[in-house]
Amino acid sequence: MKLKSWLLAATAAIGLAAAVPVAAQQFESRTIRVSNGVNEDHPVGAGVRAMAQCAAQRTGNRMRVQGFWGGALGGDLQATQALRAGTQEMVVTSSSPLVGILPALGVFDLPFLFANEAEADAILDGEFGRDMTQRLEGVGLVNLAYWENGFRNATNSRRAITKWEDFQGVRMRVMQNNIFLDTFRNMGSNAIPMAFGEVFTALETRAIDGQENPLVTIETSRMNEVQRYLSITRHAYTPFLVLYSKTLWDRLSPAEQEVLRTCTIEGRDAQRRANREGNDRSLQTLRRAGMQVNELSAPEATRMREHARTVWDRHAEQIGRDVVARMGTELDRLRAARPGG
Ligand code: KDG
Repeated sequence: MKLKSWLLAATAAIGLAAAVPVAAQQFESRTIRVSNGVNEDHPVGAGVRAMAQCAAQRTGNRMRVQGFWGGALGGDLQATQALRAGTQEMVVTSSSPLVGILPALGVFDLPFLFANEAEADAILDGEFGRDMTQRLEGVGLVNLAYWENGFRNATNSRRAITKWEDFQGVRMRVMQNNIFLDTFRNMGSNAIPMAFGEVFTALETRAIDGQENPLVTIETSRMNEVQRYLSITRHAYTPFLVLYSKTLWDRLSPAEQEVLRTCTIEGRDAQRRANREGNDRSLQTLRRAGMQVNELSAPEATRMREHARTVWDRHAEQIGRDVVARMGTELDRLRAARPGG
């Protein structure tokens, strides 16, 4: 009788094991928390959903990626410090608030650095981006991919910005980053550093006059409710870093690490696509919502870019002159190969 029970139990166990793909059997059951400062309807949500679906499919639903939105786990810098402490797995964060951890990241904050998304993708996904990823590992952060925050534009409640002098006296919120502070002070603004999570209320209470962000962020953060003017300046391009805690990363199996690398790239492609389609849609939505939208004329955009050049000179030392020089060389090479941009 005992033998029969044993045979039945063994048969059942083999049957169960066969039900889970062999590949999935090598994965532990785990939940990976990833946080961000924007709302879930921002294109970062599309990236996280694509990454989560990819990870679930490749691990038989054993690896679950759970998103936390609106700064629920803290702002960009706070969440990044939690990764370095090993108390949180992932964050999708702008590079700008992290320059205190890695000054070289400041190169991405230089005003008018990239001319278009194609340049940004080529730099970030190429040798330059890989070098920055290696530098991040040295401060306890595994950068799995560059996603897109995007080209930044100015909103405010006082006036349309038609030339750099129009920033004179406008209390502009900027990210907690010296290069952004300098860029807006250099144009006469009263620049105020502030975490993203505080911006809407500060605009609503008129503690500040304006802020600057990509169109999808302006729209999904409902800034049209507290801002009158939207001026298309494209004065900077901010990448998102998709960071994993190195302390926690080193505890993952090679198979788990491979799934996350592959799925974060799938998420990148979905997020960039959604961001670029979303920017066009957001502009129309913001116009319909009543914002007064203006684009800088080409001559005034050139004047603003030339006026901002002094910021490059003041921050090259802090960023690393080798980093700034290398970026310049890479961009010159790209532009020579694609004269049309
Ligand atoms: O978590 C990312 C957001 O906080 C992002 O919107 C940061 O662009 C940003 C800003 O202006 O703080």
